Amino acid sequence: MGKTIAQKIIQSHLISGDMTPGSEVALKIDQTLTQDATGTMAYLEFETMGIPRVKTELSVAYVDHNTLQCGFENADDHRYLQTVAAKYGVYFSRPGNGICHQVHLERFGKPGKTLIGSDSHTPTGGGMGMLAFGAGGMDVAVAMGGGAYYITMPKMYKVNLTGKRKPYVTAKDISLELLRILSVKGGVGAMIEWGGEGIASLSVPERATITNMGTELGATTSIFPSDEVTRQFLAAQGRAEDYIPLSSDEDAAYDRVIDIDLSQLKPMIACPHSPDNVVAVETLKHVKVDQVCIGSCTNSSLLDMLKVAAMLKGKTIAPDVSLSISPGSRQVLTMLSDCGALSDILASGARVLECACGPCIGMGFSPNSSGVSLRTFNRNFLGRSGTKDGQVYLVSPETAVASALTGFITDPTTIEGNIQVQMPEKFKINDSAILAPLSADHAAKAEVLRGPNIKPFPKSEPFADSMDGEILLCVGDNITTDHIMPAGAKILPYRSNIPYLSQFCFEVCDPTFAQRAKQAQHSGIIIGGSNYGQGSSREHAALVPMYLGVRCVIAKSFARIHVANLINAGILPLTFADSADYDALQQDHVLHLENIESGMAQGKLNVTDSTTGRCFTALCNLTHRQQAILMAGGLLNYTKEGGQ
Ligand code: MIC
Ligand code: SF4
Repeated sequence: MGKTIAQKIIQSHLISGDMTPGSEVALKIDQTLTQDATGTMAYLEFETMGIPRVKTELSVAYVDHNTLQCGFENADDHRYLQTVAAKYGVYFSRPGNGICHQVHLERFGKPGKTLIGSDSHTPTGGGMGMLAFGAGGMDVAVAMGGGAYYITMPKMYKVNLTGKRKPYVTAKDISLELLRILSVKGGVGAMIEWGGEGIASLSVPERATITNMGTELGATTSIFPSDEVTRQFLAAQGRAEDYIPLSSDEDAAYDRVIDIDLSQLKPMIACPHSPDNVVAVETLKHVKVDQVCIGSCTNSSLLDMLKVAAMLKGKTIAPDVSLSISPGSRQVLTMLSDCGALSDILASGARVLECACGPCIGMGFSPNSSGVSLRTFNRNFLGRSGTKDGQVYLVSPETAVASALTGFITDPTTIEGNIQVQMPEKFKINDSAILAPLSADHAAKAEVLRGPNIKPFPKSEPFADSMDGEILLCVGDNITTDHIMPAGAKILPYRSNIPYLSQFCFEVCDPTFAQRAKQAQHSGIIIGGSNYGQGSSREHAALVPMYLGVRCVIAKSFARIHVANLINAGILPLTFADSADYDALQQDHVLHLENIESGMAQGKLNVTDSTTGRCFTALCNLTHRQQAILMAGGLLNYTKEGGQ
């Protein structure tokens, strides 16, 4: 039987395992990327391994999240990242050079290669035919050390694009439409391959918008073929030699095929507070807008920005709207400036922000109280913007501009005229903000500079064979890592200071959580609904609960990266065999878990609710390796004990 694109890349990188869906496979990783908010922890973990130089073909450390320097913390972290990268053979992309996924696409990504990144939107690379995964920092550290990356072999989904898009219907609308169809958990356990005649009209950055938002579906990753469009993009980046063609076999089999007729598609919008809360833009035309933000790793390419500039040219934004534009990279900003498009943007009254994540992660530009904010980003989780009652909607750049001009949510197809954007044949290449690592000789003597905000890594303990745990919190479905460990300008500078961060754990759900966890008599247990831990790859959403004494999470189901992070942190993830058991549990109940080691081996554990006397079975579908990691008390302990 023929193979899908992903199956071909997996096969050529397979270290061990069998490629049937549901089994674990170990993959060789060619490239890694880190960003600063997760990278500091990842390199601290890498340093504990005692390996003198990364063993990947290419590793890059980006600084794009924590770029507001309101004190020494972020600046110290940047300096740490720059020096640690230089010493260990990692390229360093300086603050202001751009958002990791955009820059990686422009300068480093290669079709057919594997990439893992300590950021959930690493699948952006799938837009150029890479097999790219978001992962926790510890998994990235292991891959930098030459270790394998383990995934559960996913099912294969195919999305077929047919027909021709109408003007102002964009790649973002395609992503939102798929979220409407599948929901934020519809891609869990699957890889999504994009195909059909409709993909020919999508450029690499547009394809990357789509693979970027595959993360919001919970998909393991998403991928496009590598074709003539890919070749042209790489050639325009001066990297024609990196091109290889890649496509699935004619007789490749898919577990599910979804058809989207582009000719029927309208501009779409995701309403607060979930990316799958999608309706057509035209249905919200009476909603007044306070703020519009254009940028993020989803929509900040030169193509996006040129369209934005063309729509703004000669016009002024509505007086009640505050518009921000964050170009995705220094290359994008330079080219906007050189062709005069930046002047059109500025003349409209927009505020131009740094080439960084910025408002997407609450690093400034939070909306006003209960403000309506239209964003071209990928996530609109409660409180993520930094304003708890902010009403964040997700849209395409075209819808964003149309709305910024009128002051109301506006379907761009209703505005007069069409815009024509001419993409340059060659991108302007200047890699001066990417620093190459030191040679091995110089590296040996180089010092890594650390600031006082870097605190020791929290220690987790091996499991005993039984435990009593107190339920510290019961939560519902689709709890995100932004609920578990919020981000934003005030907290993000403390990503390498787990004790400080811990005060904010679960703050969005229950501000008393951290205090109660610290005072608990027993280990902590969290009860979750389905798709627990969706969203980011931040391992802090596991490390911080671990620091606060949480040893077990029992949920209806888990998001892929988060469950891996829980295991790496030594927290036991269990699922309910029967949802009635979820209903019977309450905060403060004490649960008794026994025969933990043999239970893990059998795939189920007996749990007794000591408060009510009720017993139930919880499931744990763990590989031998995962069981060993948990029994050791986490991946670092396991690796120190010689585990592979
Ligand atoms: C996000 O978009 O939530 C982030 C911030 O990029 C995270 C990483 C982090 O928390 O540092 C992600 O997507 O993994
Ligand atoms: Fe940065 Fe936002 Fe992309 Fe995360 S989703 S990498 S915060 S731009």
